[in-house]
Amino acid sequence: MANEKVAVNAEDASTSDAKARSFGSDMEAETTVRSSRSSAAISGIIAAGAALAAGEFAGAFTSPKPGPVTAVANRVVDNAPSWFVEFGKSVFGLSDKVALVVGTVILALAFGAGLGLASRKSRHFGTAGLAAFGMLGVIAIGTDAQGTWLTGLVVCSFAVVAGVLALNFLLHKSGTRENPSNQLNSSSESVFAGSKVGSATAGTGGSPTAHSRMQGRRSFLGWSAAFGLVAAAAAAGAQSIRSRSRTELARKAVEFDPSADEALAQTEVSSSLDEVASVPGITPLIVPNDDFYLIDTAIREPLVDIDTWVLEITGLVDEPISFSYQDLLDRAETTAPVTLSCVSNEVGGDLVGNAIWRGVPLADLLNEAGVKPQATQIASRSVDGWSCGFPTEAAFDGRTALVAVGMNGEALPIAHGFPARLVVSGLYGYVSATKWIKEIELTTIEDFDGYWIPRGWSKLGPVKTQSRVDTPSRGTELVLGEEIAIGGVAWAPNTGIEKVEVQTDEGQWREATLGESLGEDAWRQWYLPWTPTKPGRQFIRVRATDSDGETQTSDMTPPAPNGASGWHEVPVIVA
Ligand SMILES: Nc1nc2c(c(=O)[nH]1)N[C@H]1C(S)=C(S)[C@@H](COP(=O)(O)O)O[C@H]1N2
Ligand SMILES: [Mo]
Repeated sequence: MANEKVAVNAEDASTSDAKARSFGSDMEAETTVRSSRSSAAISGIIAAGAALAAGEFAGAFTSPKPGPVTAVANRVVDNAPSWFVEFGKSVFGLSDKVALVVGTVILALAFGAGLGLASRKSRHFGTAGLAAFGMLGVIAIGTDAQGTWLTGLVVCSFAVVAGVLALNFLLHKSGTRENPSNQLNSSSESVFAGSKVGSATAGTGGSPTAHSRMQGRRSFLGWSAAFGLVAAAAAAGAQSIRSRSRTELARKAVEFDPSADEALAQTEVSSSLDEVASVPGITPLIVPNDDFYLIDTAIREPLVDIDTWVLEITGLVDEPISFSYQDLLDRAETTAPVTLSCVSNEVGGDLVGNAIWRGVPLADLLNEAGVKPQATQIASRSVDGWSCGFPTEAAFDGRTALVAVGMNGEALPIAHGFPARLVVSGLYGYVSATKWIKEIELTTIEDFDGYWIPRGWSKLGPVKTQSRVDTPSRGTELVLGEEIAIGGVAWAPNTGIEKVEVQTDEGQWREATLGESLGEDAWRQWYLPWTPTKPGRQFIRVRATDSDGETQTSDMTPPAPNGASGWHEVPVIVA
């Protein structure tokens, strides 16, 4: 087939450009054969790459079942003679698994090149070869300890279909198998090109047909690059889906001793008995993980590999020290309810939540490293390069300050900082609550500014006492003379809430009933019954007083630079 085409093209060349005839035709024939051979090989390599990528992509959705590449590599390890495995270890050391996977991929691509070349004889070679290639994958997945025959079949069918489509398309584009209309096209183009390029290029082998062939080749290379890129993107996508599920699996495998989570269990029982907690529309005392607010600069949540992750304590310490995830889990015996809030929270906003955190007291870990007296700031950094810092006292003044690994009875969700984060009562998140933490550095106040400080936020971030009306919500229509429950939450972490007052009808402030106290670090729910007696637009206002007797200021300030202040006010319509 390819040779036929060469003959036709050589004829085109001789008719359209007399000068090229004697010299060019032989050269042309050779060039075409060579380029179609390399094109066929490239087509085959890319088709094999497309098949691998499609297989890995489909396989990623069956995680933790292995994809075709991993499964084949696993079979190699299972069946290889021990000298081969030992050899791999001695040459590649800890990267021997990577080397095995890379080797498998290279072999597959080489096989693809062979299929591409064979396809010049008949397209059936390519299809049959890719199908055989797929069968190998099915067998590898089917016989894998973690795989099944069904997933193997489905995943590898995807791979084979993608490979066959890519191969045929690219072979078609490479011109090794042009249809008559294309030939017509290319010969008329030759005539046009011949008049333009003419004799100037003839002597260098750039005859008119060579020119059109160049165009064809360029478009073939363009398509090849496009297929290669898509395959690479699919493979990278597969990798990210897999590593997400690997991290998720590692996370799910963590179990905390439920008896130690008694505090949590007890609060659940008692708060459900609590009249305040049962006010419809009130925020739960403990916010479920899936509902807990999320704030961070990460475009994609960092996926941490707990096998290699460590938390380092560095800087102004007697001895730098590091802890593995297991080290932290082994010592994570402290559970504490702490209300975490964001400095960006507007008055009445929802960037605040209360959870039961489990972890290791920060002071314990710091004491192990030995904090030097000149260390006035505790800086921390995350795996994704975020940082913050707060005064060293906060770790030692008796408040709750944890390297947390658990949230509401389970391992920290990925979005909330798995494997570990800081939780410090009474400090806004932006100065204290590093998620995906990797380093705690003891330094001085002057020597380090966390991520948000040069961006205009205050160096110190103590949480301002706040209260919020959850129900009724803004603009609710209330019925004149009909009693409702006004309810919400109030927080003054590290100090505690002593009193919540509510104002209605522009009248006296009345004290609300407080819900159960989980301790000074946690918010309190509150409620107050109210029967509207005046029609029209009415305001409900709330203010809290902390355990030091300080009442929230009525001065309204925006969140920047150190947190919003003012009383939350909710307009309602009474009719
Ligand atoms: N790594 C990292 N940790 C971070 C942040 C961040 O951007 N990156 N944001 C902080 C801020 S501003 C807040 S308010 C809290 C929010 O924690 P949450 O998302 O678990 O509610 O995380 C803190 N920890
Ligand atoms: Mo924040």
